[in-house]
Amino acid sequence: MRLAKAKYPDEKRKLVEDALHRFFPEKDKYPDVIYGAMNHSLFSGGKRFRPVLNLLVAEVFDSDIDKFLPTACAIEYIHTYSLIHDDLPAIDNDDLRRGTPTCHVMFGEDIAILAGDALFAESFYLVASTQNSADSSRIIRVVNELAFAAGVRGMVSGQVVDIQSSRKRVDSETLHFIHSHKTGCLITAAARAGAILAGASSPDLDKVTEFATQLGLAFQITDDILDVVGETDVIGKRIGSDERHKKATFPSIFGLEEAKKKAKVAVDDAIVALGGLEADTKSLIELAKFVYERNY
Ligand code: GRG
Repeated sequence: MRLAKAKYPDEKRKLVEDALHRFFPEKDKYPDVIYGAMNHSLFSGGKRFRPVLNLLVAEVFDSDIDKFLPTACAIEYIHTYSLIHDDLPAIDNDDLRRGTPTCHVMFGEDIAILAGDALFAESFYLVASTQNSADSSRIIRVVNELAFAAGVRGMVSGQVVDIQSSRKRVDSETLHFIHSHKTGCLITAAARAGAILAGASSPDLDKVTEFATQLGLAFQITDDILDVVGETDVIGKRIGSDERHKKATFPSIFGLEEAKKKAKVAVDDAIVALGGLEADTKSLIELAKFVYERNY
């Protein structure tokens, strides 16, 4: 008997999509070109995985999640900023993202750099100016989480080691550092921010952290796998980019089959971590299964 495929929470994705439009800076106040570049990268698709995760975690502790949308959208701003910079000629030099030409291809490198910078700053502006439905100590903790994950303590260092490891043989410890920092930190921050805003207890926050750490690892392993076996039309970016750049990835170090097994172990571990929560975690279990099964 074939088990049903995990369903992506499209209703949460729609909630995020609509809120991104609502919170986006007003068109007439800024130079057309920067508005156009930010708009292009933010609204050309994307699963909205990190804000969806943020909302699903928040919902475990507080059913009224609309009030957390500014933070969810801020996380998507940070993610989109990292994609714009990751695609730049100086980094991965990719020309296709989310099924459309990358920001620098459309608007030039100078404007793409600035669009990334603008989205990054805008993310903190959005939290500080609009996330006013939670108590201020929780909001400061959220700012701490996001800044930690996006900067040198997280994503930036992961990207640095990723660049340095290109064309080199790396051990699994280094590969783990790259994945957990480049991708894992923001995914973990998204989950933790949801739990913090919704008032989770400290022991529950620890369980959410373990869940998200394993989920983030699985997410990057499946990203590596899709770069080998995915379809450009479906994933919206060119496959084979890691091979072209001789990147250290799970398939390049362990082979495709072993990489798939490692993704499954990480997803199973993520689900086990949820077992300690005395709440309904079905939606998070479904999301974890989606991460393993995804083809986009
Ligand atoms: C920009 C903070 C910052 C630092 C510069 C460029 C960079 C350092 C870091 C890049 C981090 C990065 C792009 C990691 C890859 C993460 C990843 C798996 C991206 C794909 O995410 P999906 O599948 O994409 O969620 P969509 O398009 O669905 O949003």
